[in-house]
Amino acid sequence: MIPVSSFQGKTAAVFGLGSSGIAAASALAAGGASVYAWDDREAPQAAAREADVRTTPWRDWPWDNLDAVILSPGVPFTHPKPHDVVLKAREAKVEVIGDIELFAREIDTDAGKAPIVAVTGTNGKSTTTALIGHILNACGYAAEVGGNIGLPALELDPPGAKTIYVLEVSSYQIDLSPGLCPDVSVLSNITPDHIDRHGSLENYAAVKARLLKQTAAGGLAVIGVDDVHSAAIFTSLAGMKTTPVSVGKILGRGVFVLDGELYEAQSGNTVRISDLREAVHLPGAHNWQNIALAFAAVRPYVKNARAVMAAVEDFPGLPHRIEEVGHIGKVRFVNDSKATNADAAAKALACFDDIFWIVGGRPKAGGISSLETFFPRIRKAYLIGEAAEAFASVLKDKGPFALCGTLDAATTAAAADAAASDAAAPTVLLSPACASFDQFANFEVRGDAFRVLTGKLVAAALRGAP
Ligand code: UMA
Repeated sequence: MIPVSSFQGKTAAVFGLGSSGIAAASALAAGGASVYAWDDREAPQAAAREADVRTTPWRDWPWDNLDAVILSPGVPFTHPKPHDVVLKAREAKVEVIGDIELFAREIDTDAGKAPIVAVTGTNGKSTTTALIGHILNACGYAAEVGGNIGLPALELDPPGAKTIYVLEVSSYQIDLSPGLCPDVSVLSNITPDHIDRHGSLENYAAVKARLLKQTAAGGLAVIGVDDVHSAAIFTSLAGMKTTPVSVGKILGRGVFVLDGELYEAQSGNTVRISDLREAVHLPGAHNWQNIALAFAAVRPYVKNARAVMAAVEDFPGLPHRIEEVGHIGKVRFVNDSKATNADAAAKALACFDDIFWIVGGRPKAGGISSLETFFPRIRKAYLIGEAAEAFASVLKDKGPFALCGTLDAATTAAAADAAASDAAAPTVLLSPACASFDQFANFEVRGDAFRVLTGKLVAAALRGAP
């Protein structure tokens, strides 16, 4: 834990007692602040009390004496409308910030305590964050990886001589972190997301841009320039030290990927770095972007490009994201449970031929219609959950499918069909393009269930082997 000393002797209140709220309350108390805390739901209040955090309804907080309200990222700040606690804070003229802001004030980059690399963007930010951490660790640093990726920033270890903090930051967190000035900021891409929370795509892009503009003096901004919003942000950063990154475009300066080959261009000199098809745990063009971003982000710390690429090649990948979880003979099983919408599923469908596709759950707006271009790669679809009937009507006349109901039935059927097929290297792919909440607690539980089912099939195949 990183104790928050900037509020020593002051009074702070934490609203929202999920993982980041409890971490903030504990770190504030450890730093010597007087702490008030509340959550609208009873279960998080109870969890906070278990963690020795005293709870007080927010209306009873000492508003005249509060120095700050620490708001959890999931609590509405501006849209669709600010939570009442935010309105009360404004009325009482109390600043509203997030846990990452507390972290930033503590790890003051100007004071040289430890560098901060902050990664944002719509897609790929978790993989890029984890990959940057992996490369830095492999190259002699002690990377501390946290933020939106899962571990709250204040739960990371305090800085040591070799520490580099690598944070994934969501737009929600940027909104609440005006003092986060990363040494390296990374923007992967911007496509429509979280519009309900930010009011419009323009507002969402503006929040992302803010992180890059906050890059510390002398720091580096790394930007994927393949979509119009990110490209506009890149242009707006003229005068700052930047590295543009592209997959598909040749750049005169920056890092780019062409036909699976990674290149670095600087001072009029373009150097071929490596063949990204060798990074077997990071398949697909979207992962080439993640690798190129990570490569550019670690350059201020690691001069040896070969060492960087050696680390990339042994990166194990992240669970639930195009994660290979087993093999039976020629059949590969891939867990992509994190794909909770069609855009994300498209990334996985683009990686394989001869797909036996397990899809469904609680559908999102638009369903799977946008995935039609991938249907020729799909040998058969296995439909599960609430979306099954609706997806069946999309797939009708376009390819074989089966209504399976559960993940269990779908996995068993897909495995048998893939094994019996004439495909040389078939893939049973769980890439649901749906939320999991109709049948599972979250996408991780769904992915773990698939992993267990695959394991049982593998064990049964081994027992049956001569
Ligand atoms: N709450 C209220 N009133 C409200 C809304 C929420 O009291 O009106 C309370 C909830 O009851 C709950 C708490 O606030 O107890 C929820 O807090 P939170 O959702 O902010 O969750 P944390 O557990 O603190 O997790 C947060 C991030 N969550 C969000 O941004 C929504 C986690 O990102 C992050 O991993 C964690 O901090 C550690 O830094 C998750 C996420 O879904 C993975 N992020 C979004 C995304 O990636 O798309 C942005």
